[in-house]
Amino acid sequence: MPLDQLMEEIRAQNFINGNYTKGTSGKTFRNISPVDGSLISIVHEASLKDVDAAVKAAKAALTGPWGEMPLAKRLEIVSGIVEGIQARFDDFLEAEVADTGKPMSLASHLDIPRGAANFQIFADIMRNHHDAAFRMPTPDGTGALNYTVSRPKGVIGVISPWNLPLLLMTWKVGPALACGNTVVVKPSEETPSTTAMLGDVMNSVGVPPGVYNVIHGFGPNSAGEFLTQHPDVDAITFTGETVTGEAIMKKAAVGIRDVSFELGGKNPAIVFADCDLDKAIEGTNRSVFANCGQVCLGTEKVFVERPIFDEFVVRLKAAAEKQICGRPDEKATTLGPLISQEHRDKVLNYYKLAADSGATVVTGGGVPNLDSSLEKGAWVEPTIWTGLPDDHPVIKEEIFGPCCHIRPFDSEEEVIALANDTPYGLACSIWTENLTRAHRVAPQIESGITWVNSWFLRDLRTPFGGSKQSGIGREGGDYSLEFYTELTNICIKL
Ligand code: NAD
Ligand code: 6OD
Repeated sequence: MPLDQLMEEIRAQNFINGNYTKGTSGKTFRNISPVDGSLISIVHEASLKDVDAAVKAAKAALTGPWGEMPLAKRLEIVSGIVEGIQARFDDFLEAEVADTGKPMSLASHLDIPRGAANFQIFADIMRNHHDAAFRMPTPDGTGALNYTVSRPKGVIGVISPWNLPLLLMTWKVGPALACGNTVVVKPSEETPSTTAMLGDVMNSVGVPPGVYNVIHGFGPNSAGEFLTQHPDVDAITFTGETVTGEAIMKKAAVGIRDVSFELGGKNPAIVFADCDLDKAIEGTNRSVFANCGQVCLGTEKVFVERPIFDEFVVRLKAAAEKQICGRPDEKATTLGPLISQEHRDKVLNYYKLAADSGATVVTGGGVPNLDSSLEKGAWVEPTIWTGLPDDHPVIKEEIFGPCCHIRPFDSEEEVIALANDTPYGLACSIWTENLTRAHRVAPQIESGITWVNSWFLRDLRTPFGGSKQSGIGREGGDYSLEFYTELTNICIKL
């Protein structure tokens, strides 16, 4: 079979027990380009039987060569996955860009390098990991020694979203494999390709069959639900919408399976009058518009201290109007499309609601005027509003598009209350040159991550996750081990 055709098939097939397979459902779905509506691939949907085969393969692999493998060898293989991705960097880049429509400049600097780095960081973490020991006195004077032993948790069900497909999937598969687990991954139906392609890398670097499996399909009554309700899945890690997390948690409750959830957000940025305004504009321009606003950590509500409010609005407007919508491979492009027509409808509904409610549309608010070859794409304009009341749906609900509302504030107490007035608690950016203020305000924000004078600056050893309805648990560095390993304490009476 010609290499191109092979690569195309690999992207659209399930990967079970080390083999690509169309599966047994006989069902397929169309993977459509959000850039221009063209067909990227026809993907083979997994049946209940296929999901069962994937979970069985993952379970069997726990006790096969993978389970018996010395830690050093396992970590060598996990590190090898990094090189495997790097060796096919251009293929991964092309597939990720085709599925998402995001600019090549973004995917080549963020999605693919971080997708690979997620294996290295957790191989390093496990190389340096050590068990704990506790000596204790006993009444008879001989004492006792406790020590911990960590084991892999088992078969991990991984369910991932479409916004940073490879990056967010390997953020889970990296630690899962480094800790000795096996995985069954259900990528988003919108972005199946790079997850499927990774199977070939796994084979080429010596990951035994059954350790990494991929099943394609949707959520309810499809591969996602089949996976989460499978009794041999020992734990489920999920990134996606809060409402989907609720549905998955119900399935996980049967059998008391552990969950790790990275969910939605409605993230604030707080801009104090004592900030470096150039940096605040540059940072907010990124946090609002990067990846066309489809980053869970992205800013959707900006609070600006009143003395600099007008200037901030004018300058962010100017930055937004410099964003260039276009094809991913065009050098000038800074803004891609949304992921799908369905998501575009949702975002445009919020645009309409804001305008109908009397918001001041500072810029955007509609669909960009683009080349006719892009008219079937999921394009929207970068948009800024002011003037909406604090309880408006545009202020309260996650939109996940290239847009934000800007509101003035007058005091620290007021802005802390405004920032925390949300059921979500994922991320916040604070812009100030006053270090004392930064230390005073940052710990009062109810979020899993708060940046001061930056956004999306990531040290992968730090805890990552959301509070309130933005998630359960923390992943990153040693924190990932809490989910991906099971601890036993051994107590020896001396
Ligand atoms: P989504 O919840 O619609 O889908 C995510 C995945 O879940 C997909 O693979 C989907 O097929 C699957 N799924 C849907 N219903 C399911 C069900 N009932 N059972 C099992 N699987 C099911 O999310 P999305 O639209 O792909 O991603 C966007 C959302 O993800 C946004 O809300 C965003 O904030 C969130 N997100 C959060 C983080 C984070 O780190 N907190 C990161 C990225 C995205
Ligand atoms: O940087 C990460 O590890 C991470 N999980 C980012 C999430 C981005 C959400 O869209």
